Amino acid sequence: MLAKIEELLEQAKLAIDSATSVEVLYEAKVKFLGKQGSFSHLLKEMGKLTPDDRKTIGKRANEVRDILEGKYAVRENLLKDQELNSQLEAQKIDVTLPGVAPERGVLHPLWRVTKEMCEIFSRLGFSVRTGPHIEKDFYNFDALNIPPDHASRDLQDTFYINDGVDRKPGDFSPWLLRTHTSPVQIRSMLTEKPPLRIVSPGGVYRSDSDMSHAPHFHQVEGLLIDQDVSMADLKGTLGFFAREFFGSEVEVRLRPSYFPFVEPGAELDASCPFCKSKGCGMCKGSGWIELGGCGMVHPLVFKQVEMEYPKWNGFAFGMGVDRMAVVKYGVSHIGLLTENDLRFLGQFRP
Ligand code: FA5
Repeated sequence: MLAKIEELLEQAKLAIDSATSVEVLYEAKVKFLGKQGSFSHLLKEMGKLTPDDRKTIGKRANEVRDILEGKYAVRENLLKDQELNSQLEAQKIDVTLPGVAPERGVLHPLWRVTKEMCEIFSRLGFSVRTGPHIEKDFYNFDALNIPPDHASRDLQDTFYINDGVDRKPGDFSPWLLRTHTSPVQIRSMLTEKPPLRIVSPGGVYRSDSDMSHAPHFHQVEGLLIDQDVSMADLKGTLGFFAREFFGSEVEVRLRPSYFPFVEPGAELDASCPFCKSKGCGMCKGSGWIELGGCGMVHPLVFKQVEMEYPKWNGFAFGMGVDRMAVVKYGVSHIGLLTENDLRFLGQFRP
């Protein structure tokens, strides 16, 4: 039996030493030292031995098991180290390779224009106010001297919002998507004390769509309330703005116009940069592109907000940001600004 034990020891040593992976090594352990393994089978036969033989052989059997378990542990550590090293070798990072440069984003042209417009006006002492896009009929129309039956409501048809209230036929929800930034004039006049100098940028909505009209576009509103303000102040302010924004190559003009909330009212136009004022599709043959409306705040607006007039008076203006961007960057179709095509937007790197 002793000879069998020595033979098993040699076989097991060989199996352990020649195992090339942790799995194969484990199989060898099970085969020789496991509950059903060769060594356990051999020990079961010890019962047949004389007490003296059992003592000697049992002692050797224990020694052999200790030897094999020790050898197994050493080999297992070695194989695990080797496997880890080869995994690390496979994942090795070459720190000398050039890095992957993250793509730099750019400001959206509409946001760039909005920021630039507000910055120019801030140099003249205007500060920024914002208002809600979902607006009440009162601020968007009524308070601006546009009663429900006023014809100018047709020019600013918008998207009305159902507030779920049951109404008589012909009565509508007072909620709508604002058609201009002018409601912020009313909100500011109602909540702030004069003198006032504010600009208000933001999105507006109309049922409008062609080469130079978008259903969702952006405006920058301006309002100045003070004492003894004149049309000359308005013209000087917008002239300063236009020169700062476009530079000297684009001309501007003020053209008499009508808005119910100003009197007198005017339209601010810029000369068309596409055709150099000769007339093209973009400017509809006129040589001029309309940028916005302006005028002296109407006495009826002062009445609506209960601000003392003519102690206080002032001017207001509202410019289309999208049109400004079209003129500034020579964009052929206003819709390109909101299509989110990265090939187009990527061209606006500073
Ligand atoms: C107004 O919206 C007035 N609230 C402006 C105003 C403010 C007048 C204060 C007087 C005092 P108007 O509808 O003209 O006015 O729009 C102003 C500008 O917005 C236009 O000149 C144009 O540049 C731009 N705009 C108007 N409709 C669209 C549209 N559908 N798509 C893109 N830009 C537009």
